[in-house]
Amino acid sequence: MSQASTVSLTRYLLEEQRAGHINADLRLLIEVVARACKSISIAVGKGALGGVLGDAGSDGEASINIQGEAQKKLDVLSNEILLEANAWGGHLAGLASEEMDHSLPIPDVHPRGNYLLLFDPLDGSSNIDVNISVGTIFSVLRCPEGVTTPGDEHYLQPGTAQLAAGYCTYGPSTMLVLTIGHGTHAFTLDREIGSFVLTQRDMKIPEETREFAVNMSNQRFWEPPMQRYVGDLLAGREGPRGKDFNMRWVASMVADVHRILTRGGIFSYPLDSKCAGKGGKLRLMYEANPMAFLVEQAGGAASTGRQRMMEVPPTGLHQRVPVFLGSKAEVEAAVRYHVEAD
Ligand code: P6P
Repeated sequence: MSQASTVSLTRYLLEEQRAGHINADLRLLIEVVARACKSISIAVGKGALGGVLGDAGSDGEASINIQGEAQKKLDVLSNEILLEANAWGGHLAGLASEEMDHSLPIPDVHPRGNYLLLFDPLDGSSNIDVNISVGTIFSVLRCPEGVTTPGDEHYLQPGTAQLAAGYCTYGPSTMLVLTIGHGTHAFTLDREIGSFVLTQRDMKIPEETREFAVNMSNQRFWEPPMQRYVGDLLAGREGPRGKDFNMRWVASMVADVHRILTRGGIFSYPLDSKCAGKGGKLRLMYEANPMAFLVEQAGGAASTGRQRMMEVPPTGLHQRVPVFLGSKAEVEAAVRYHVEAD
């Protein structure tokens, strides 16, 4: 790709600012997040050579986060990279992370901005030690007017309030996929010049699909409508759906969603009796909502199985929800199984 024809992330964001789609502060915030993702990509890419694989914690004691999950060293390192990059960035009023119990207002010794940044610093980290793609997921909200020291309650805004959302997938290549509400676009990290370069403008998810992504080992724990829905997928062309389906499950949401944004499909992490008491497995504020924004901007759909994901009224920073997202017609089909059963 010739240098002259390439559109860098910086150029794309400047063009969006000139089009009036974002202001300079939001543009610069996204640049800070992208730079942090480049640092994370370098750390992840070193693998065993970086001395950061394996579980965090010391003296044989695992470090457990608020999710009750063992933290990987790279979870902690990725979180620190994002905190450090944004602490002095000057565009945030506060930030919230999957790895931190509570949100963090930007200390008043640093310049502050009008935005709230939420992120899962390294999603899918259980895959790191087996060299499978992982990623960073982020979401940007506006800090409520007049709030200079935001608390957890100020982050509890529905997905429709997001100003920007994206993920960075650390796979064979490092890709940043971003929406600011004007389409979903993919940028590939050119390691030789250290810039993200636009490689897929205006991604579009095919409306129909023959591919589903779910952890089938949970089948016996699903609600009856989910059992029926997946049973009909597995029945193939002889069944009520009248076509055969393929299945993929990476167990890294970023990798599964990236495949769906690229070639279609439906991703689901439904309620199951193992986590029903918690509302689901995946987190609304920094997993489901940013992915829902990206997917909807690419012509897809995102639902809890009973409600549009981005209209779920948040009740907690680490709230969990059931997730169905991807090809619009297939998500609508899955929702029908649930709504008709209620
Ligand atoms: P399971 C990773 O831990 C994660 O949060 C998502 O990235 C992924 O889709 C899901 O959990 C995988 O869950 O139960 O299949 O390991």
